[in-house]
Amino acid sequence: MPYRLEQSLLEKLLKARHVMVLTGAGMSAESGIPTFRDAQTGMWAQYRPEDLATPQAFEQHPARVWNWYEDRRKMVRDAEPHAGHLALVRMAAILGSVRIVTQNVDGLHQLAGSKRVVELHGNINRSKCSVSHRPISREWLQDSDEQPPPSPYVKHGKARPDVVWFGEVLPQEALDEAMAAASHCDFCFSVGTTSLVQPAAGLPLLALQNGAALVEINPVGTPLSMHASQCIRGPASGALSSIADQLTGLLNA
Ligand code: BV8
Repeated sequence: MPYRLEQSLLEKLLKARHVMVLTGAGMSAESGIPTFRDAQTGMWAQYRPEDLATPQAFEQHPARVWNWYEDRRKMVRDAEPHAGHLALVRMAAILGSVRIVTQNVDGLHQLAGSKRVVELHGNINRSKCSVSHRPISREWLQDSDEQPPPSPYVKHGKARPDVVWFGEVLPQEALDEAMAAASHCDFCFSVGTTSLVQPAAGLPLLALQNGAALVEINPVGTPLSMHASQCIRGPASGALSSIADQLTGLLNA
């Protein structure tokens, strides 16, 4: 197992009462979903995601933003959870309580069987009214050939993805749950994130302030790395699978 958790941290993990796992786009990379900062391809190569994932972009170019999400939805529909997602399900069965807080909008943790997943940035598979923020059904969307479809609720309203754009506040309930998880955990993993996007990036630091052990899983370093008890420089699938195997081994020892 190339990506081993240090023995002292493994024992601490097994004894942990509450574990928080913050995941970012790198967690979905091995399911075939490009990360947020991967170079975009095709017609999207000319745009930066940060410039498309904003209310201003949707206001000025609704069809462009809508179609960018439609293309990403197709990728998500074809994506399957990988061994790392499944390892988190295995770990949750072994450990006291594991709370996954994800920045991702693809729903892969839930598809893998993880429970009580906190979606900080919404979910690309859901749509809502751009004015009232009320949910819009897939049936309504399919019945319209406009891009984006009109809102069923408000005149001049449009359908938009139910995700949090840059400059938008996060869903209060999700943020409260994430802050509570970070404040009460005694072990925190940060997996597959550049640790740049706020307020998500602050959650592992909050966990540290409460005395939690912090382990980062990322092939490359991030601003969080210097604060981590251990940095596992590897992919989410291999590292999380190794850790789940180590836990199982320790349990059966
Ligand atoms: C807000 C949904 C209040 C849309 C996304 C301080 C406090 C508060 C706000 C700010 C602040 N400073 C700046 C801000 C504003 C802004 C922000 O953080 N800007 C950044 C760029 C500096 N934050 C906001 O606007 C947030 N709103 O705080 O509201 C407010 C309001 C107005 C003004 C002020 C405050 C809202 C942020 C949410 C934006 N929406 N997603 C969509 O998906 O289309 S964020 C987007 O970036 C994705 O969710 C993504 O998950 C997220 C973070 O990126 P990463 O997950 O880190 O992904 P990335 O591609 O960057 O990196 C991938 C990583 O994986 C890399 O490290 C790579 O090495 C690694 N990797 C690759 N392969 C693997 C791997 N790791 C493991 N295994 C592998 N195989």
